[in-house]
Amino acid sequence: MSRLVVVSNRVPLPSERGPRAGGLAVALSDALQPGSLWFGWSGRRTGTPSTTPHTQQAEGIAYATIDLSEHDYRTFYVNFANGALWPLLHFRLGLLNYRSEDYEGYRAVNRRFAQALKPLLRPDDLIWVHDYHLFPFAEALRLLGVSNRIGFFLHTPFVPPALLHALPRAEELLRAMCAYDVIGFHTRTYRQAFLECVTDLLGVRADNDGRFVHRGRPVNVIVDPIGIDADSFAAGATDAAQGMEVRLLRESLPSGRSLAIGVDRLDYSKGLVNRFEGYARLLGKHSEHRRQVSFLQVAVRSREDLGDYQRLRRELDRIVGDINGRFSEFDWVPLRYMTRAVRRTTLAGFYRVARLGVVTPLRDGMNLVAKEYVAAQDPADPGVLILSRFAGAADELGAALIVNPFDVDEIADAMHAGLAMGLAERQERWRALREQVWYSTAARYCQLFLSHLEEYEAQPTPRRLHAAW
Ligand code: ADQ
Repeated sequence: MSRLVVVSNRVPLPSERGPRAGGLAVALSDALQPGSLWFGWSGRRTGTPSTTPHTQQAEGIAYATIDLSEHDYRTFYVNFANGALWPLLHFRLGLLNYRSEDYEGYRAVNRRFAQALKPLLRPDDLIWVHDYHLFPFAEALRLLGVSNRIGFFLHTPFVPPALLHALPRAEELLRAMCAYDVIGFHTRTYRQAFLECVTDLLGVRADNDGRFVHRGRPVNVIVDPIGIDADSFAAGATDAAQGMEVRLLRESLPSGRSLAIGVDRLDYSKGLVNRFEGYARLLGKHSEHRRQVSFLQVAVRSREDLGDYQRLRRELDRIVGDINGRFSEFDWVPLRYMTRAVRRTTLAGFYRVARLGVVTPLRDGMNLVAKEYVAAQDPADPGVLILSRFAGAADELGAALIVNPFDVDEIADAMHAGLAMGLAERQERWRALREQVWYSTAARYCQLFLSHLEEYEAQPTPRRLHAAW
């Protein structure tokens, strides 16, 4: 059997796992059998980074990481990946900041990653690369003569050609992506957008199965929605419901007061401003909910090196203050706002207490919080999921109350409907959601991707193509 090599920008080192331990590590746990290798950035910045990786082992899995210099960190990670690609891929052209030196830094770090990984590779390794930080990574490996099967999964949405054209060097990046053998997206819409870009910018047309040939190499473009380990998340929620934190949360909600919950990274794509305005609209329009509902928002800080994130945080602080100032009573605060991470198990218990799960991103690749909220519910008394139509999860979770997050009245109305919804409808909707969440799990996500990568016939990289790259 081939060995699996996972590559991602940030490696969740077992020695450093904090309260947010989860994300990709949980999603890939089924695929990461003993013997696998995980390669990427250590999260450290040093004066003189080396291309010889540091390695550590945990539960039979090897973790190999390299450090970045301060310059790499700024150009590759902060400025190009998170300051140009992230806003573009979330349809926010107004926030796209492109500088050619950042792009060069991004390419250089991808080359350095490739040089560091190459000596660790065996001929039949399957290499699975994750996310927008590493679009040109396979190309960099191919240039070093690596002919292994290399797959790529994008965790964000993909944009149609009209938007991609806004990114300088987009054609070059798109060509570089074609050095992957298998490329996966969460939804059909993202795959379609990618294929349209390939046609529009590179002049290559795919067949109905999403296969095309670029520079003599076949590329297979697939749809593979990510999921969670629903059984273990549900069990965690049941256990956490008996724990101290969840008991304290329940006690803070006197006499039948309902809880609404939001859980997100503090990111402009998550639609927090609109969500809070929607909530304020609910309290303004439907005064019967005052004192009867409390909103708990957990918004863990992220990417604080970028001005757009600092500005967002200040804006949210202001809005939260404004709403609480406007609506609070001496014994009721409408909006509880935390910018600290909460342990996954505790979060699971919080979801279970909440009558409303409010997931209203303006754009989101998938959004795992929506799936976690569903998995955590009590079948005898499930809550209601309010979900943005612009989250990838909306493709699968149509039984939620689907909203347009740009319309704060729609958010308010959905919250009103969710709070008023009777048990029978809540159960019926929840059963439909549950079926989906238990169908497209993390394990299925891994199996589907790896089966496509295994099926792919390794292509020799002809010498003349090296020159073209
Ligand atoms: P993220 O943008 O990070 O991920 P999301 O899928 O919602 O978004 O969350 C990932 C994980 O982080 C979830 O397990 C969640 O519980 C946890 N998390 C989020 N906020 C937290 C908080 N405040 N405290 C503690 N834990 C928190 C990217 C894409 C998504 C895509 C995922 C996976 O942007 O669209 O779903 O990758 O592909």
